[in-house]
Amino acid sequence: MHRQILATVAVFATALAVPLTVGSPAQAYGTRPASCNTASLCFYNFIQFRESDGVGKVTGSNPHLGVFSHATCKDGTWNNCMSSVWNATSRCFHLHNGTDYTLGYHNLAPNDGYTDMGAQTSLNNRVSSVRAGSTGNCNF
Ligand SMILES: [Ca+2]
Repeated sequence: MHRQILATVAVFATALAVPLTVGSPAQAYGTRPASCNTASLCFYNFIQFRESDGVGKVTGSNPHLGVFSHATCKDGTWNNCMSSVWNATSRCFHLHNGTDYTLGYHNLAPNDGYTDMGAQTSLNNRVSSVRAGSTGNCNF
């Protein structure tokens, strides 16, 4: 009888552990690249924080990445061109498919990144706007 109670307690403890796992921080991809040494959201036109003709950087929200020219991107701007990204700020960013913070988005917490947006998100070469929260909390 005593053994049976212990077994029941063990199962209950395992069940409790599941929500804690779900609530833990998202897996971080990569580490801060040397090219992102300021408090910016840094984005790259290739995976693994590689770029041609420069790193894209913003420090806050931007409703249309198309305002930033980038010659080697498909349409000559950062619109729909991001393939990897690092967040060196203290605020969470929402990376949106649409301009003006529309359509779907992925969260990107402070000190985290996506090294390969095609493998890790649905937004490779699709991010058109970025919205910063007021803190590192991504619920906004
Ligand atoms: Ca887009």
